[in-house]
Amino acid sequence: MQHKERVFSGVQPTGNLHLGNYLGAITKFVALQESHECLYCVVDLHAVTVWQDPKELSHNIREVTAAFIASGIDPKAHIIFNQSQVAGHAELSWILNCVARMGWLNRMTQFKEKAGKHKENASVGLFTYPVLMAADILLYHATHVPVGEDQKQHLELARDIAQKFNVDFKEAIIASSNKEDGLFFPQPEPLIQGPATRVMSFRDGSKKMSKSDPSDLSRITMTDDADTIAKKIRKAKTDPEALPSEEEGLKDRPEAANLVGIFAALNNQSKTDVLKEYGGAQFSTFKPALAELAVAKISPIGNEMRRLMDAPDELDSILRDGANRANKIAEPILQKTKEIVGFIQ
Ligand code: AQP
Repeated sequence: MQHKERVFSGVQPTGNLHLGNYLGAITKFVALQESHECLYCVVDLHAVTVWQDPKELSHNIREVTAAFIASGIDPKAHIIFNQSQVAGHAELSWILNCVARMGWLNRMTQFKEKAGKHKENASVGLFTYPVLMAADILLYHATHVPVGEDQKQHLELARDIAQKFNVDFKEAIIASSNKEDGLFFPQPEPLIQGPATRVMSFRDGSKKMSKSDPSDLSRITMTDDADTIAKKIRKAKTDPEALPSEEEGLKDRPEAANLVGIFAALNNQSKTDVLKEYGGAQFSTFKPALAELAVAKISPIGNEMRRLMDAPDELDSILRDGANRANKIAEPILQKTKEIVGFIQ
């Protein structure tokens, strides 16, 4: 089947794959398979921008691969692969490093958060992380990128980089491709939709749920068993009020808004619909209902991930096959990019 529009997105193999990754990204990946040609990447080159234990990294690459498949991504109809097996990501990233401006990268909030007070000690890779992300997307001329809210700024940067390349090399683009509009790289559209684009920590409603939070109670991981999922929801921080009947009432109640958003996303509903049913209910009623729903949706995926992880050779062969197919799409685009820049091949 030929799809006109191409989707690219990635997940870092940095361990503790969590409900935020699932609701903000992976569920969208699954849905887009119906309408688009999809490439889903385990972005291991991004992962090593902060130190990764080599043994754990291999395990985590397979775990994200297993999560993709267990969640319903079809590796035959679409492409699942890991970034380091397609050399074009690193090659295009270098060219785009020479297009992106220091001033643009200096404004990236994720770098500021991750580097914290020790900016001088952060890796150079962490600083240029968003350029590699732009290369990931542009290498395939992807048109749509499903991501969580936290990646919005990086997507805007990818659009700026694409535009600057098109402007800087306009004449060469027209000369090499007869494209009168001079547009070589398309402007990728972020897809950030639904009630759970920013899932928050269960310990602190002002912080996003994250892999690196030292508290395991802050997140539900995809491999948590049913009892652990239920326990984490039971212990999630909330306020003493009952749930409001309308979404407006969730303003200034970040923990309540978070749990309602999670319920809505897991049940394919809007927050308004959830509040129609649970408005006026106490958390002592709502939390068990959410726990039951979360266990029903997440546990089967965790079980399937464990089953897939028992056959690492099969996962590795899926990744190799995906990388071969991804490379077939990437190679002509990379060659054309080099020609436009003026490299001799
Ligand atoms: N809390 C979240 N809510 C909704 N979406 C989220 N995403 C991440 N956290 C949330 C989305 O998941 C996809 C993969 O992101 P990533 O691999 O960069 O994961 P991360 O959890 O942000 O991982 P880090 O950076 O290794 O860890 P932390 O957060 O601990 O610093 C993306 O589409 C992302 O938007």
